[in-house]
Amino acid sequence: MKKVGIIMGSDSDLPIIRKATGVLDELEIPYEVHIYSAHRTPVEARDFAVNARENGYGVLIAAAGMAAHLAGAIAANTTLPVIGIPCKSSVLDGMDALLSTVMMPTGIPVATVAINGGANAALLAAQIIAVEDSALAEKLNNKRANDAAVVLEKDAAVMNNL
Ligand code: RP5
Repeated sequence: MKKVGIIMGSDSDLPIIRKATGVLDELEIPYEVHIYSAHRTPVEARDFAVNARENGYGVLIAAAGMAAHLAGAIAANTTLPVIGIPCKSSVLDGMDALLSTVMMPTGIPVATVAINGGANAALLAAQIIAVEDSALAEKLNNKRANDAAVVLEKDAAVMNNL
């Protein structure tokens, strides 16, 4: 199975990354995590993206806050699918990172999830890998069924708590 590459702009983004790695662990998808910044370590970020395909990655997740150019900078240097996570890490509550991540120019797409959306980034990465992996697709189906069962249990209980 192809690996998921997770890149974050700073170790201060780790709580959001943990949401992604939790989902990947649950689905038994291999991944690697790195700290590369579009601004502070641009050479390393570029090199990672340029070599990602030959290094066994199938999809990349890039998380950054503030003027969040990381996902776009990674996407500029690979044709692997790139999922951007805008992180809430400033006085602008993540709106700065959301717009910086989502408003990509034509030709260099980034699939942007919600602000701090680490779990959905991992699920989308899993769905991309599952296009060619029926066993993983089955795990994703089972996860959705389990998640739905949890909601239905809450539905059954809600009137008793009011
Ligand atoms: C971004 O700036 C990082 O992704 C982080 O979300 C934000 C703040 O970084 P630190 O100053 O906490 O290292 O590049």
